[in-house]
Amino acid sequence: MTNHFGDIVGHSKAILMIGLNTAVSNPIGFKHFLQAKDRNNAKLIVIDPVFTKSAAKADIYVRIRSGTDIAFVYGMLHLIFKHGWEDQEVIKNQAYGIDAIKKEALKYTPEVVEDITGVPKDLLIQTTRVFATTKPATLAWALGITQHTVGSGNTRILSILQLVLGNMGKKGGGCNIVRGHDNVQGSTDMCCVADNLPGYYGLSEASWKHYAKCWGVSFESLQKRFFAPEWMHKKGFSLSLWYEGVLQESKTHSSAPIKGLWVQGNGVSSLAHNTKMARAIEKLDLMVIAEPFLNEAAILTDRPDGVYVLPVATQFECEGIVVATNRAAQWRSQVVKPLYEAKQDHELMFEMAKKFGFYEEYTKALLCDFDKNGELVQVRQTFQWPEDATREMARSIKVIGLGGWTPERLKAQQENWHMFDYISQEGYGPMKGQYYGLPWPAWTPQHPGTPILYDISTPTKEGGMGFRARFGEEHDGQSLLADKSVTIKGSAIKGGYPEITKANIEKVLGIKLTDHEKAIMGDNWKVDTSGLIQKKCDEKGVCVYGNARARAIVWNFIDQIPKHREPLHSPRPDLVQKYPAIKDQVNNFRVDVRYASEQNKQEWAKEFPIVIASMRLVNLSGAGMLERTSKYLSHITPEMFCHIHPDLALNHGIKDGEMMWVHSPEGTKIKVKAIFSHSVTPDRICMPYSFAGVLQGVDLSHRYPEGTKPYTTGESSNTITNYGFDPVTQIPEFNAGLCRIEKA
Ligand SMILES: Nc1nc2c(c(=O)[nH]1)N[C@H]1C(S)=C(S)[C@@H](COP(=O)(O)OP(=O)(O)OC[C@H]3O[C@@H](n4cnc5c(=O)[nH]c(N)nc54)[C@H](O)[C@@H]3O)O[C@H]1N2
Ligand SMILES: Nc1nc2c(c(=O)[nH]1)N[C@H]1C(S)=C(S)[C@@H](COP(=O)(O)OP(=O)(O)OC[C@H]3O[C@@H](n4cnc5c(=O)[nH]c(N)nc54)[C@H](O)[C@@H]3O)O[C@H]1N2
Ligand SMILES: [Mo]
Repeated sequence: MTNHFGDIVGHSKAILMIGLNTAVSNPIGFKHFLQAKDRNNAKLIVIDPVFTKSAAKADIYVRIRSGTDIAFVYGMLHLIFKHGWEDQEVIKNQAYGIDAIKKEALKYTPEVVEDITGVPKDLLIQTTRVFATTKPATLAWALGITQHTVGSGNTRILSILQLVLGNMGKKGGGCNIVRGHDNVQGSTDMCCVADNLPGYYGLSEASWKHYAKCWGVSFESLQKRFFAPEWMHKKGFSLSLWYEGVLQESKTHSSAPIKGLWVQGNGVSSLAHNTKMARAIEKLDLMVIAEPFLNEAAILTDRPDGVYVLPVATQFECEGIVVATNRAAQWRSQVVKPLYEAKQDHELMFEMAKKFGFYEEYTKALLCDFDKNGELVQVRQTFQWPEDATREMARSIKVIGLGGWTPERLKAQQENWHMFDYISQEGYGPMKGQYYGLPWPAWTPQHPGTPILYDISTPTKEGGMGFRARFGEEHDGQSLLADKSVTIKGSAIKGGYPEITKANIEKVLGIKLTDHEKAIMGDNWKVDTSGLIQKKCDEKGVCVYGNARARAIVWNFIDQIPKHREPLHSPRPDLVQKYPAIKDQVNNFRVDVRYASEQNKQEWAKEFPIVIASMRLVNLSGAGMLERTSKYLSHITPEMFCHIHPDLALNHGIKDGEMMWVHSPEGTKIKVKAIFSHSVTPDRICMPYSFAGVLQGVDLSHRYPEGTKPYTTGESSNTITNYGFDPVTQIPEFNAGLCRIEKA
């Protein structure tokens, strides 16, 4: 989130929800949207292929065809440029490449958009008028946007929409991506992914060297852990296609088949293609599941050996920080000591490190701190968990500015929860000068945190900043820095400037460094463990990451500007010709991934005419194992089901409450209960994915070890998720794809 829930309550006059159902997935968050309606008379617009509980509260509901959001937003931009509703100052002074967007938008007339998206043109016009002429307006999205083969394009076009309307960096505006489960923002920030080091450091040599320094180990020792040096700079297998590393049914680009799988905190049936995973699990030498519950990955196989389940403590038995959807940290205390033989997640990792003989290196930084020259030195004999881990993160992670997240400050905030303003998040009394949760960037232990990103009307030391200068100073002969008229409040530098490096600091800040300062300073602000760059910038009111233009053109992506492309399995073959998928990708996270060839393999819609959408249930979360072990939560949805329109059901002779088969183009199928619902139209069905324990009609109850079977089991909708992955993130296409149904 660029802004936060309190800000929406306080300031938003229009809220556009696209591809999320916060009423169910984040009811407390949704309460803030409803409060904005009450307090500010905010208009709530919901764009969703399904009439959701959020849609039921909307002033305007737009029923869109799945996977066509880019076309819809270009349609909005078409009208915005036509009527002059854009913010010309922002486009001229703080953006790069909007001309290319304008050109593309010209193609998306209301008629064209109606044909692609199924949204009547008058509704597009009404929606655009309300959203573009009401200021400030906020934009919220989640998985209906990201879970597509065009997921990253979707997120880009939405950010561009807010940029063009001048809603970025403003109270009540911004792009508010409502994050998922508990601490998902924290795990994102720690980059539990295959293509980044913690804190969004890439896989370059400079990043690895930074961490070698932060961890007090040599770069060479890290390099030696890889099969060959070059592998440390390559993306790993992604979570979505890990099984290809085992099965190698698609061409893979790795040194060997994967032999072991360590599952710690992922439900597995929450991933697409359960039957492939089941086959991969059979082939592994070893699978370890480290979990408070029995993870249903264990049920996907009946192999008698090579599967270990280790008991892990729940969050109530742990202590440390978690990060909320608005980048805010919260300290959490242990409620009870771990029960029985359960270990906390980190204890398990420590035990692993001991067995593999690198415990000393693994925990070394917990005993250390940077001295005043930025060198790592040992400062204590034993470490304290989790405080010293928090300190390690705070001093290492500069990219998102975690320098202010000291355990002392976060614990003091925990004790003073009542001393923060609900709307502005500002602290009172002992908390004065801090925002609640010190939302990142909180550059230093004195910094208050940043409640709203990219706000140039606030001094940097109070949480202000421009756009990041991440992509050089110019491209195609045009400056990528903000115009000279764009000065961050209180900055000694007028207009835009690049990110601060050792090479440019004297020139940009107009200062002279001493020889000693030059000797200890890191190459740039991201790796400067001496903290000098930060200090010098603070003295001048300058933001270390520069003051740049937001770029609408990403020259290193396949689609330099977002492009509408039909889902791989599209119900509109006629549109596939005009808006085809990208070329097949070679070595995308180590796997060859199909796009155009899958789309063109056959006219999928002939055999599979019905679109699939995913939904969440308020009583179950993720793969659902955790809640299905609760009798009371299970009782609310005692079995897996599918929402289906009565007309569609009638065509297939299916009655309300009867069982039906859903078949996928992958050749897989699930047997689920039909529940008549008017939330869907006859061309689409909607299903939750939080069940497991039944696979393609076969009950796997006998596979649960005694006493571990949850109160409810059922088919996972991910058994029939269609093939398809976003080329940048490799998120599966959970929210498009086709199926065929029949009476069971
Ligand atoms: N079809 C479809 N599939 C989807 C989605 C969709 O919309 N549609 N959404 C996707 C999204 S966004 C997500 S985030 C995933 C979520 O899916 P998962 O990542 O599978 O999330 P959960 O099922 O909530 O949690 C996984 C496991 O973690 C265990 N666990 C809980 N606390 C702890 C702990 O402290 N330590 C350890 N080690 N384990 C713990 C739980 O018991 C649970 O079994 O699903 C994805 N899959
Ligand atoms: N109770 C409960 N709460 C949860 C979770 C849970 O499992 N249970 N999961 C948590 C997690 S991990 C996450 S990531 C969040 C997810 O939060 P949300 O994204 O709000 O959850 P979903 O229900 O998946 O909502 C996605 C919506 O997008 C719509 N949609 C599908 N395709 C398209 C499309 O092409 N375009 C548009 N515009 N919309 C589309 C779907 O119909 C659906 O209503 O929820 C979190 N909160
Ligand atoms: Mo999620």
